[in-house]
This record gives sequence, C-alpha cells and structure tokens, in this order.
Amino acid sequence: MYKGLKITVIIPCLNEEEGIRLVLQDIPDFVDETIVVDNNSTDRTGDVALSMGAKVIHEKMPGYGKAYKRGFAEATGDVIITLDGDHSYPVSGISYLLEAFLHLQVDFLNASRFPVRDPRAMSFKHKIGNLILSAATSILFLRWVSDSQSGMWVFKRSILSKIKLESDGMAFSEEIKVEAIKHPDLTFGEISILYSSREGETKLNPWRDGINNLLFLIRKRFS
Ligand SMILES: Nc1nc2c(ncn2[C@@H]2O[C@H](COP(=O)(O)OP(=O)(O)O)[C@@H](O)[C@H]2O)c(=O)[nH]1
Ligand SMILES: [Mg+2]
Repeated sequence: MYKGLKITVIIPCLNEEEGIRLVLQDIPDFVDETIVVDNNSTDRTGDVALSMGAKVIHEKMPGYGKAYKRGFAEATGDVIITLDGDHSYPVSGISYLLEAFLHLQVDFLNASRFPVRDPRAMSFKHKIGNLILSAATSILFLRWVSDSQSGMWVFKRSILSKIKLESDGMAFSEEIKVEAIKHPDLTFGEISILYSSREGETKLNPWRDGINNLLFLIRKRFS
C-alpha cells in the first residue's frame, strides 16, 4: 500500500530473463502486486519471475498490447504502474512517480525518457523515431507529449472502464496515452525519468513498428 492505495506493477516480458531479475529485485516493498505477463518466452523469464515472487501470467497470443490487456484484466490495485522487463526504466523511481502522480492529481502520468541523460540508453536512430512519433502525437491530438512511446505509466485502474484499448502490438503504448488525453473526464500529466540501456535484445523492429505506430496515430485521429 502507498498512502492508502493498493499498488499493482505490470511488466510485459518476452525473453527478458536477465532484465526481469534486476527489475524484480528492486521493486519497493509498498507494491502489493507484481504481475509479469510472459508471452511464450523461450528462456527462463517465467521461472525467474515466479521464483522472485511475481505473479506470472502466460499469455498465448503474442504482442505487447495483448500482454498488457491481459495484465490489466488480472490487476486488482487502485493504481497501476507499468514498465519494461529489460531494466531500462528506473524501478527505483517508482516512489518518485507515485508522489508526482498524487501531487499533480492526474488520472494518467506518463514517464518521459527525455531528455535522455545516458548516451548508451538510446541510439540516434531511436531518438529521431521517438521525436517524430511524439511530435505526431502532439500535433494530431493538440496536447504536448514529450514521449508518446514511453513504456512507464502510472494510472488509476478505474480509468480502464472509460477508455477503449484495441492495439495488440507496440502501438498500445501511444494508444493508452491518446485515450487518456482525449477523454474529457481524464487528466494527463508527464514527468521526466532516468532511462538507461536495456539488458538483452530489443523486441522492437524500428522501421516496422515506427511506421505502424505513425499510421496508427493517423488512423486514430481521423477515424
Ligand atoms: N509479453 C510480451 N511482452 C513483450 C512483447 N513484445 C515486447 N514485450 C516486452 O515489452 C517490453 C518492451 O519491449 P522492448 O523490446 O523493450 O521495446 P522498446 O523498449 O521499445 O525498445 C519488454 O519488456 C519486452 O520484453 C510480446 O509480444 N509479449
Ligand atoms: Mg524496453
């Protein structure tokens, strides 16, 4: 519990046996529930997560968005915090994010990776791709968003009944933010975090996912 709120952490994982160990060992004691959604990993991700006390859900259908939707359905906390299983997002920053979330009194808080302070954390190509996608989100939805592709969010679980989440893939990350921004009853905030280099191999295909995410934003805006 954190200030009377039940806290759930959700982590989607595809072959992250090294990263998930580092993430789980730093999860603060006030977190009530840690859910790892494993998608047919061929390494020991599920075993490692289970041995470290996480609730492990095996989702058969592939996809980042699919994994999150499954995790959301299992979550019981008042507040949900998400992050990658690759140890690139700051686990030690969870209390900082929760404090900001409560202080700003928002329904959805996005943790922005920008400015990137660790030069090894993000390649130049990824920085440009993220810049284009965040600029597109900001222009299309008329709200400044510095990192529409961040995978670390803090939000009230109750907002899930108000928003529509359809993407099964990487576009899920921008979709949930756009849904929070567009909804007239929901408030959106963003603060900067320290982002670092990941353990293991990226699951992102920069060209395919980058173009898909851009088309997803355009379709979402004009449909
Ligand atoms: N369960 C599940 N997790 C996934 C899938 N694709 C990616 N992930 C996880 O989602 C997180 C984000 O993927 P990552 O490769 O780090 O993308 P990046 O942070 O955008 O470079 C990582 O923890 C991945 O292991 C998937 O299909 N299923
Ligand atoms: Mg990652």
